Amino acid sequence: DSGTEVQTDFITLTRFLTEEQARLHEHATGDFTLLCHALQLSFKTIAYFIRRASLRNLMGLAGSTNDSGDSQKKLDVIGNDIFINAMKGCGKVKFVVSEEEEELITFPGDGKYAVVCDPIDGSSNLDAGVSVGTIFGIFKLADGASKAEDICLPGTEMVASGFTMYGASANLVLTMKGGAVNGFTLDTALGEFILTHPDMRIPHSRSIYSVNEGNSLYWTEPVRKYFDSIKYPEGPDAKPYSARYIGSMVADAYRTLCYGGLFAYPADKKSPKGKLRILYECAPMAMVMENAGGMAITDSGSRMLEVVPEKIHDRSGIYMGSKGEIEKVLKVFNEYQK
Ligand code: P6P
Repeated sequence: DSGTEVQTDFITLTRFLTEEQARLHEHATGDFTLLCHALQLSFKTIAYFIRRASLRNLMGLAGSTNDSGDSQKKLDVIGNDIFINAMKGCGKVKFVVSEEEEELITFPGDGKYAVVCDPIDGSSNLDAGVSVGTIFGIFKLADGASKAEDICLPGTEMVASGFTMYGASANLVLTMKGGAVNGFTLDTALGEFILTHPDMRIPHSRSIYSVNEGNSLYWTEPVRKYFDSIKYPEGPDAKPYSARYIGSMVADAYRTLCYGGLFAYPADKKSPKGKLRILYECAPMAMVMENAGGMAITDSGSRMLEVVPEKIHDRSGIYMGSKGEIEKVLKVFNEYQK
């Protein structure tokens, strides 16, 4: 077009990984980069199926049930198969933990990485057209790692984590250990994820809270006290927070990352260990929030990334988002710790 600037030098995920590889010497072998290309392929394929799902009537139930016992949507099964096959195909992965698989998946060969994932998180919302996503974390294996216990590691051990939200477009949020949070948008014409949100930073504070109020009957005293303090604030010109809850973790997390605020899934009397899984929901999201300048803690106020699961599907309560908002949660929780 005459006069308008034509973008001819965009950064694709492929190029970004090549440049990161040069920076992250420890992965200079290219294995990590090849693993991430396989991840990218699985996101593109899942995005393709989700787009077609409404046309191909894939929204119906597949009939089988997953580890949590909830009935699996066809897309759950497809997303899980796509992800596992992509990880197997790259030859760099030894173990996969998936929400859809009760047991640890082990591949032959000498892969140096373990990948934890929830292939289609939020799938119960699929029929309503709500954004769902893939949440993932990548661990570099210690020599001799051979069983599920070897994958029960704290999130601080992850070399990378992130999620892909399948909404109006497919948005990938990716962060490396100690690195920035970068957002990529899938250009379906090119079939490439393009760097559209470099170095995402979560606002320090924002009066938005995101929690399922339907569980408030089961909340413990500190949790109730905290939420009352932001819903019925004291002081002459104190204003209540806004409530935003989509019920799909990747969608609530993406909004929290972009706008700020607090997302919480508290442990409560109904779910004493919380609902969300440590390895492939809480820890990957916690690393994204921390690397974007935010925080993520558990019901005891400890750092989410330092929690070590005993079993691969263990759950935890989680509070994550803006640093200023998490500090308010800690202030209330600490009053009960004395
Ligand atoms: P509730 C979806 O089923 C999910 O695993 C997360 O994506 C979401 O944050 C949470 O559960 C919603 O749970 O109990 O509020 O419906």
